[in-house]
Amino acid sequence: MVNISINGRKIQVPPKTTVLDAAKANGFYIPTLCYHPRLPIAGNCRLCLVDVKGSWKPLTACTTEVWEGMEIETDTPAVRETVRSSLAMMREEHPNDCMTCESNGNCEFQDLIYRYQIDAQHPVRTLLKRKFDKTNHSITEPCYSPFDNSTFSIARDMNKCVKCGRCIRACHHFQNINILGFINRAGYERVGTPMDRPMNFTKCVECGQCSQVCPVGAITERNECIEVLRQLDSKKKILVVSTAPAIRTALAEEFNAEPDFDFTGKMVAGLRKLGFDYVFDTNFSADLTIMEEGTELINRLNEGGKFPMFTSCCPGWINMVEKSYPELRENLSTCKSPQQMIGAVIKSYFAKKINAKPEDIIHVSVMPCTAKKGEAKRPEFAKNGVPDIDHVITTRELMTLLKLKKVNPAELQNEKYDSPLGTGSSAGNLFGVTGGVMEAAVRTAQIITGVENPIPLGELKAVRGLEGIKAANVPLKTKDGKDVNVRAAVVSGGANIQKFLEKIKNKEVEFDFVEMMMCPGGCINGGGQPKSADPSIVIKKMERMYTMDKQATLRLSHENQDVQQLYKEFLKEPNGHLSHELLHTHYND
Ligand code: HC0
Ligand code: SF4
Repeated sequence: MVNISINGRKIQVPPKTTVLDAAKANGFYIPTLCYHPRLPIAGNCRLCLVDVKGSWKPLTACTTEVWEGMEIETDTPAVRETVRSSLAMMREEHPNDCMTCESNGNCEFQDLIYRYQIDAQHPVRTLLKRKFDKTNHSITEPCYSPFDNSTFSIARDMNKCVKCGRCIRACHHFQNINILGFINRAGYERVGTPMDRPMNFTKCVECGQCSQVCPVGAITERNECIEVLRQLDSKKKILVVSTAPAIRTALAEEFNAEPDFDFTGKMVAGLRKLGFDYVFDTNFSADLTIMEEGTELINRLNEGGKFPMFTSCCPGWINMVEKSYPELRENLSTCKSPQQMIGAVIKSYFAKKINAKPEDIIHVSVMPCTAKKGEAKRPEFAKNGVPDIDHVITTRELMTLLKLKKVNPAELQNEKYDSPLGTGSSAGNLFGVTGGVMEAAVRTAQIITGVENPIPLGELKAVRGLEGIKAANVPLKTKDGKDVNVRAAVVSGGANIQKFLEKIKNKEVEFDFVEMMMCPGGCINGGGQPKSADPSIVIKKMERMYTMDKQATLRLSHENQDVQQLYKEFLKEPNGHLSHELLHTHYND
């Protein structure tokens, strides 16, 4: 251990600890902006300054490691004044539109300005005037303005950017897609895309990892919660909501539920209190996906087809294939994602059941993901001009709605999902964590194909955990009873996906069935999840998922009675004619 002192208090920390980590671990406050615990250190905001005895200038706490006998002061007049003047310069460039900003109340810059009481000294300088209004989607006009809403998923307002560079590091470090970087020089330097093009003209996959780490409201999801609020308040239509697997775990963390407490019932109650008429579960359609995708895999094994077969439920991954790996399109499963499957079923089967026209229903999908917004807007996911999903809101937007309508789900009694699209197995719930789609698929495929000793539930350990690339051998049977060994892989995070595909291309590895998720760790760590400075939050959410599976009584997708009823009453059989029409899709050039 290394002996140091901070503000006169003697403490011991492990060697190589940074001053920032030492201070944080011992309850001392040091301001930060460019620092994010999940990202590599940059040291460019110059806010985390400390005085160190013997040093002629303040040092940045995030980049400086402790040494024996180090004497650190975090709050000298010199440090405080330097931090204040840096903040004042940033404040001068920052718009004064906090009241309508997506990040109002959840903005690290706002907190700093308040904490250091930085008044506006000068009129605010914005970089450039906005060219479009915020809800106007324009892809034709070249956008050389710092405001970019060219995709359906992400909104960028670089007037609000504080140049911390976290988004640049997220896009590079997690995804290795490198859409964002510092452009221009000197006083005009700002974060932009290659050639300053709108994001839909780049290879951005709309994953939202950049928005997840943005400390202000410069990069956010494209806001749909105001439109949803309008629908909830006017009650002119039948309001249906469906919730992704990873939402309940995220809310459980947000509302500090005990690690083994299943928050689903409180979430459902909260959504009803918001004003939704029907609350359905995307876990239901995750189970439906297993029926369709499992059948597709078994058909490819029996009758031949492109291998490896890739899962198709992650829209960031689909964007990546279409933009960067078009040669892999035929390897993708033709299944729509669970979001789109439940959308199609709500506007057909369910609409019929309640004697409603599809256009009478407003279906809101709650997702931990920004790219799901773009997925829902694809023209192939609308029938006669009526979209299967009207709005996708992220977990963050759901939190805003709950706040605006003063609903605290933690205080409500548990309620159940509506029937018949409200039953989901814990296998379907596992979709929300990396490896979960594979685990759910293996459970059902082994039983359906008649494998003698299927892997016991929860024991397919090789696909569990947050490792970026995982592999397992899975015994299955062909239709003529022959044993086959399916080589399965699970990959999450864009950087890992690229590494993995390189190995496949070079024939260093061979696989039959691969689960791909664009966000590291899967949807529990989606780009639309609440921002958190706690790097252990993803582990906590993953463990919640596994606990929910262990505690569940329905753990197999094919045993879901709502899914069985849907086939009996409507679809008839997996991969049948109607399934193909409603539940399968194609990919774009
Ligand atoms: Fe996911 Fe999904 S699991 S992509 O991560 O497959 O966003 O949670 O809803 O559609 O079910 C996200 C999460 C979903 C879909 C499901 C899949
Ligand atoms: Fe990069 Fe994802 Fe942000 Fe696009 S949405 S810029 S791919 S991090």
